[in-house]
Amino acid sequence: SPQPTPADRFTFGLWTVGWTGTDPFGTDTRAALDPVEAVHRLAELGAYGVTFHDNDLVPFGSTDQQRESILGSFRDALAETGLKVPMVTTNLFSHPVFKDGGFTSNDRSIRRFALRKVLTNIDLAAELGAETFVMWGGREGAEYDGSKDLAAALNRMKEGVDTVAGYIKEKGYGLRLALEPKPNEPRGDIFLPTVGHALAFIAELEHGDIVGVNPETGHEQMAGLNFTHGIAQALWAGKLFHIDLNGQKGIKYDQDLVFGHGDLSSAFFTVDLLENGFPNGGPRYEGPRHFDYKPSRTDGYDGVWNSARANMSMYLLLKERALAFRADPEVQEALKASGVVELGETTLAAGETTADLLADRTAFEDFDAEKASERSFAFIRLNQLAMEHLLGSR
Ligand code: 3MF
Ligand code: MG
Ligand code: MG
Ligand code: MG
Repeated sequence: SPQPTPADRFTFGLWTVGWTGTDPFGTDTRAALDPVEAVHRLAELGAYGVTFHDNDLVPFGSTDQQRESILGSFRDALAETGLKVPMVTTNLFSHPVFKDGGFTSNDRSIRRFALRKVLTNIDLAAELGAETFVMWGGREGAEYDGSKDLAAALNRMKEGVDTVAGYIKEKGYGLRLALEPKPNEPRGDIFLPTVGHALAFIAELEHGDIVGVNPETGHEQMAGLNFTHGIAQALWAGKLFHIDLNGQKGIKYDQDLVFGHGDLSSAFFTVDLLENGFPNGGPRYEGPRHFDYKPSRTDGYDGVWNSARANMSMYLLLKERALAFRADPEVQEALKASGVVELGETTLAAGETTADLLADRTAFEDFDAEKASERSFAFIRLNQLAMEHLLGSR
């Protein structure tokens, strides 16, 4: 399988390889992993960077002195390995104080505590040279519709995000915020459940210019949505600031499988979009390829490091197949036959006005809808070509 290098820009959350296997029905199946060891291992495997929640590194409630000592050895490991920290995030979901959320808890004192926790971590993110600060509001939600004033909750979310974004600008930090949507789990319903909800929310912000999204493969698929379409719309809107790649098999609990170990054909088109861009041109994703997955609790540390490797291998194999797909002359011809290229043409001619369109009899009065209906778009052939490339049979 292909060998990853830092040039591939693969990054991993400390909480991914560091997940010890606790789930709602069982305890740890693996011993804790030292973040310093994680940094060394990931660097050896060819990763570019590592990301973390404040509490993946510094336990909740640590003294300033403990925090400095832990950060010291982490910084040393980064310096020794050359691993980067392109993204940092804050844990506003594990501690019981956040059981009703951070920014949208019904308790105002908890909202103020959550904001302070984030601001402290923003300073650290800037110091470590991160470009993106992710916010996953895992506990921002409800089980019971009557338990929340939904408009007030959105106002408080806006207040929280704008306060953080305003602070970044005030400090002159080179950071952008990326909101991570998820439909449910751990809350019955989480606010901003999908990429679309998050984009609409960002449009209402005061500092929305530095706020984008961090979509996760499995999160969109848990809502039955098409992940590739989700990131495509975020890209189109100039808002795909970061990405969480993993695997999920349909509408069920958050599986966090290795990338490509869920819906493989969807993963193929995700990589195709990230590596080849839109067929007719458009914005490209330039950020790290970040994996947010969980090494299955059935496996020991052999499985942890194999799964880290597997994420990168799957991505690189899919990249190879996606490049071959787009380069194949038969595919290029099929894309034309299917109208994929034609969709890149504007519907009105350059300079054509609505009045011109209304005067064009060929567009309507003389348009033969029956004749036009006869066109076969030949999408099945196109998709079979994609699947044959995916399977390496071409
Ligand atoms: C949960 C997640 C989170 C976020 C993280 C921010 C624990 O399903 O995906 O991981 O990704 O909090 O990056
Ligand atoms: Mg997730
Ligand atoms: Mg997930
Ligand atoms: Mg995630």
